[in-house]
Amino acid sequence: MKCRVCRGPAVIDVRRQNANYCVEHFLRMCRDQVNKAIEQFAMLNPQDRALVAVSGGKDSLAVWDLLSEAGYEADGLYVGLGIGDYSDASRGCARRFADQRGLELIEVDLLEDFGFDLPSGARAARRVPCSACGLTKRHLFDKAAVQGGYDVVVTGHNLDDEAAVLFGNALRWHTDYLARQLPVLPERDGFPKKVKPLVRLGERETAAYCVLRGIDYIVQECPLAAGNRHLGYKEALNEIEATSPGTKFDFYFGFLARAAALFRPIAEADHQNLAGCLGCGAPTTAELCAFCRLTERATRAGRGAGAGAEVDGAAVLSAHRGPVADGA
Ligand code: Q46
Ligand code: ZN
Ligand code: ZN
Repeated sequence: MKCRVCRGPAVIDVRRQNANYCVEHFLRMCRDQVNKAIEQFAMLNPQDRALVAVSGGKDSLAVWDLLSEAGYEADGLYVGLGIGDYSDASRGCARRFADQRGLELIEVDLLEDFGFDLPSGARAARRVPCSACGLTKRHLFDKAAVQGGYDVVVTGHNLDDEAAVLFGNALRWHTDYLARQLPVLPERDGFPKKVKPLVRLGERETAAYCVLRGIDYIVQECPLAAGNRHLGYKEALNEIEATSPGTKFDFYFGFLARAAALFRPIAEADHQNLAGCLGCGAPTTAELCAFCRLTERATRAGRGAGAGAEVDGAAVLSAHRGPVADGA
């Protein structure tokens, strides 16, 4: 197996490109793909202050590394969800990464700062954990970005993630989600700009990037992910990709080029009914945003069960009043 660029010994094959790479040229390919995504979709300007949503996993640490190496001013934001050992280990990876490189890591802790952890909050709100988790992270990333004066929120979604989400949304024709499934969402109505610079890289490549760069990331899967539909969609696409390399790329980039614009009017209509959340000020279509409703239910349930008895739901809401944003 020879490197496509230098003909030296290759360490990895990238089947959708029909190419093999040595270490140096694989890392260069990853950087090139990220730069290409940034340019193609106007994700970042050189002077932008970026806030990277860091989970301690391969994708978020890879994108933080790639942006920092490319000279962008990029701070990290870690949200402690209180998912037992998994959260402890992922926080450790995020902290070590930041410490070793002298990067700024902002931390928010759901239990300490809002009075509940994700598993109990999801139970109390009768939500699937990943749904409560998604809305919580979106809310807290948006809020930190707006309050910290960042120009853009960066997430580590890769090609496999985006293709799987697109697959799931198309299977059920969730046109409202399809309208927002873009590699860049512009800043508007109190929401910060959001970008996904890894959309041109697959998750096997982001894992290899971390290994070759010596980045210690959390390999363990979140224990709440089991049974999550998203994983099933990924597996289904992996099977197709195995016999037809490049399918995921064509599916996702074909959607962006030929179909995404058709759903734009739906996203526009969603924005017309936004007003400030009565609890925290975040833009929302309801009186209370989804995160404030979750906090209210979770802390009410916690008080009833004796846990978190010192937390008052109303106090939590008013303590977090301010110009924040929620993706829900
Ligand atoms: S952390 Fe949260 Fe993931 Fe765990 S609960 Fe689901 S969404 S699986 S990226
Ligand atoms: Zn080479
Ligand atoms: Zn709110």
